[in-house]
Order: sequence, then C-alpha cells, then structure tokens
Amino acid sequence: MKSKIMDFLGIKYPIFQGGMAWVADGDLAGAVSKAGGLGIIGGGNAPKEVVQKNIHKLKEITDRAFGVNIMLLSPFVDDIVDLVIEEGVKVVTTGAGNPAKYMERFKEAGMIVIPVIPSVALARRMEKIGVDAVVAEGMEAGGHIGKLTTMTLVRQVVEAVNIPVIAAGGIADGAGMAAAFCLGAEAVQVGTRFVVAKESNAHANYKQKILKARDIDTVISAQHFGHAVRSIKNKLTRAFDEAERAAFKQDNPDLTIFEEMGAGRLPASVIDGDVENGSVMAGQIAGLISKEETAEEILKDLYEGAQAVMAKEVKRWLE
Ligand code: TUI
Repeated sequence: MKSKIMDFLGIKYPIFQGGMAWVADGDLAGAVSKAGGLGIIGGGNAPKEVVQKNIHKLKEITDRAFGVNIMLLSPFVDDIVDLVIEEGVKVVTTGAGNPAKYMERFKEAGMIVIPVIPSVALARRMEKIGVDAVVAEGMEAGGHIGKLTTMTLVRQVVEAVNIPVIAAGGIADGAGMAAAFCLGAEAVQVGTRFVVAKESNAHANYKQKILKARDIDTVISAQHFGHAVRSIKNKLTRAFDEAERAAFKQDNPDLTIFEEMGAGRLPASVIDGDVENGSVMAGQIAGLISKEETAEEILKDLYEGAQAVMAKEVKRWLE
C-alpha cells in the first residue's frame, strides 16, 4: 500500500499516534516513529522546556520523521510555536482551535501543517489557508471532542476538500483502519491504543482503566458549559455531571469549575495514578483494547489487520 501522505512524511505505516497531552512524550512518540509510524509529541499545556526535553529525547531514539501537537488552548502556545520552529520540527498537528494566525510562520519554516478539525467548515477554511492535510476526528475519540462521529465527519470532509484526510476517533485495530480507508481516509490517527503501549509512561492505573474498560464506560463531560471532554467514568466525571445539572438550574452559573475538567486534572491520573479524582481521557474504542504491546507490535497489528480485512472483503465483493 502506498499513499501521498506516506511519501511526503517518509513513513512506513499510514498511522499517526495521537499527540495526547501528558501521555505522548518523547519515549512513546520516539518508539512509534522508530517503528515506522508517525510519532507525535503532545504539547498539551506543558511549558516550552518540557516539550523541548521531549523533542531532544525523541531525537536520541530515532532520526525518523515525527510531529509535535500544539494544543491551541495552552497558555504557552506562542512559546511552543517558537520552539517547533527553533528545533526544526518537520510536522505539526494542532488541536482545540484554529491555527490560522501561525500559518505564515510554519510555512516560512517549511513545515508540514496538519490541523485536527471537527467539522467540514473548518476543514474547508484550513484547506484555503494552505495546510497540507487535515485530521478529521470524530466524537468517539478521547479528550476534547467535537460533535460529529468519525463515520459522518470523515466521509463529509473527504468529499469537501482536495487535501489528504487522516481519520481519527474510534480506531484501534485493523478493521477500524480498513473502514476509515473505505471512507476515503489516507491514514489514521490512533490514540487510546498507544496509551497502553509498553513504551508509554502513563501510570499503570491509567493503563488498567483502559484495559478493563467496556464499550459503554466513557462519558462526555462539560459539554454544555466548557470544552467537551470524553473520559472514563469515575468520581471526577460524576462530580462534573452534578455541577452541570446544578448549572442548568441557575441563571448565572459559576463556570470556573468547568475549566478544571481540561488538561488540569490529567496529570493526576497519567502521572500520579489517581484514576478516581483525575481525568482518565480515553476513546469509546477502549473496550476493544485488552493488552499492553510494543509500539511496533501495535503498528504491525493495525496494518496487517487492515490488509487482511481488505483482502477478505475484496474477495467477497468480487467473486
Ligand atoms: O484537541 C484534541 N483533544 C484534546 S486537547 C486536550 S487538553 C484539553 N482538555 C480539555 C479542554 C481543552 C483542552 C485533550 N484532548 N483533539 C483535537 C480536537 N480539536 N478536538 C476538537 C478540536 C477542535 C475544536 C474546535 C478543533 C478546532 C476547533 O475550532 C474552533 C474554531 O476556532 O473555529
């Protein structure tokens, strides 16, 4: 299998590892890039020095292509933009906003820019300002999400733009990957399955929550008052549900609590392992994920799994 995107990124597998805040560090992204996927360091809300350390760590692991995800709601976003340019990072993905104001600098630096988008309108706007591809991320994904499902979003974005579309949200195995390609995607981005990679430094408690999750165990929090976030049900999500119900009943609700749901509660679970009071962001596909494997095993399983599903279906459809 060959594609434009594999050529211009120089990757062996058309698979991106999602740039997850706190989880996608230099070790994980380095392992994914080394094994032939596109490893992406998650900038999240981290300050410049932390992201820089992760970039240096990754460069020790591999000299293959990698990306940095710039979370546009971060208080350090301007510093991270400076950093990726200084470090000669070849690929940036962006999340949680519109990267238009940084576009000129990215392009001047010769970077490949791939925003994550939750709608056709934003995909079109991004194509107009000259991005190289878009990640269409459905609401099955973990973390901060839009409103559309992967099935509906990917299909409509593929029809609306002429740049490559990478599908994200709800993809954790070969069958899901094959489905995304049938919708017209040229690559997939996978998050939750890489959280449990052997090279992932996420706390064992966090990994266990994903390994044990069933299909119905994630919920959306802060959907009506803050930034909608999907995570595994726990004490924190129940508190948010309550706060949301209370806010609905008030004329002037205090919305500061909803800010908290964001990246603020993430290190408590990812680093400290407090999976009851911390935010355990994960996608709806967590129910399918049942073992810890190396990044290389995950990439191979996705790719070869997709190949097997495609071959089986082609045979059934053409005979
Ligand atoms: O960004 C993500 N996932 C994330 S970011 C994150 S840290 C955080 N946590 C809570 C609240 C805020 C940040 C955890 N997970 N995925 C990509 C993504 N981008 N999902 C949705 C969007 C998005 C939303 C609106 C992209 C663009 C957008 O544009 C609005 C506009 O400005 O037009």
